[in-house]
Amino acid sequence: MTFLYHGMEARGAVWAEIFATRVPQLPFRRWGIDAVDPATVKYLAAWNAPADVIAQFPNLEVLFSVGAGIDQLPLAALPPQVRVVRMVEQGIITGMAEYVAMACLALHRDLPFFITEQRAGRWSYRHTRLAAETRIGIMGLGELGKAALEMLKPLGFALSGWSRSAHEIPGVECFAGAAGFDAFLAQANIFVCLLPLTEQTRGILCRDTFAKMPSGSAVINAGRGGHLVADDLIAMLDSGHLRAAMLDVTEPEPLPDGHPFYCHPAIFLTPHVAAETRHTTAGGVLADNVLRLLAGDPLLGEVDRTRGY
Ligand code: NDP
Ligand code: OXD
Repeated sequence: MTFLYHGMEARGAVWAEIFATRVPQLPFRRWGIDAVDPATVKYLAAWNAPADVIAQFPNLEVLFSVGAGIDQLPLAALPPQVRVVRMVEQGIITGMAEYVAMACLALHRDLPFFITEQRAGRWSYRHTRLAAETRIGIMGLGELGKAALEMLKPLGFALSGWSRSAHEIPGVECFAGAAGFDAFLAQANIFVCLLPLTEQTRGILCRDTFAKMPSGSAVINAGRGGHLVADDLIAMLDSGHLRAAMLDVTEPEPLPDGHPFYCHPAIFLTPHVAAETRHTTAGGVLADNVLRLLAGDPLLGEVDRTRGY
């Protein structure tokens, strides 16, 4: 029985040490570095895996994502009995909360406008609003959505959230499901997408959704590029209905040269850096999860394969 890791070499070195101390009973091997008999691989940790992963490792039981998302994995090619586990770790959670706070403050205080004016050599005064006058709507109230809300609370923003099932979060107006979507969209000014990419959420940031947001709204997408319909975003920005968009994720990544997002004046890009799996904290979480697995206990972050997240 072997645990195989595929990915960044520096992370593999840290995780090999953590596993040697915390899970010494399970051999930890690094893909492309250590010799491994494929038939012994029961557990694989990777950001992505080839579509023929099962042909390569016929006895695979659990596929661990090294990231919080799992849509990049070849889920359709995995037999239903293979368990899929996402990464729930404090480095990703805090990183995302920081990114959302940064993006919300920048859009709330009109940083894009002031940067444009500076570049054009203009000293343009514009009145600003206080945080309590801006409502932020978070799409997705999971690990990351909730952490982002907690980071935003002390800044004084009015806060809303939307999720599949109903949630109650102090200080946050919560909406749920298709029935609550329009009301959620109608009452915020800055929207942050922190949804997982599933069949239900692909393309959710589209013309219809944008049209239901108040005029002058801004959008932040730190979920997945597949949530956004690129042409719809550009049309809604060009019409003036949307004011600005800050995108950490795109489809594809990286964007090809010459893609219109690169130089659109109202689009601000970061290259999928909102949150990053931290070697040490994530290695500890993974080792704990493997210990749970070996003990037959429920796993942290196990994906419901029928639900898709
Ligand atoms: P979770 O699984 O913890 O939370 C997902 C949330 O989305 C839940 O609140 C869930 O609702 C809600 N949701 C799912 N489907 C729907 C739907 N159809 N309609 C309404 N709400 C829905 O995920 P995380 O918070 O850990 O991560 C979210 C995503 O962030 C990841 O899947 C990944 O794509 C992205 N990500 C991006 C990173 C970056 O650097 N840009 C880094 C890390 C993650 P409910 O609570 O009812 O189940
Ligand atoms: C992700 C991650 O899922 O970086 O995007 O964790």
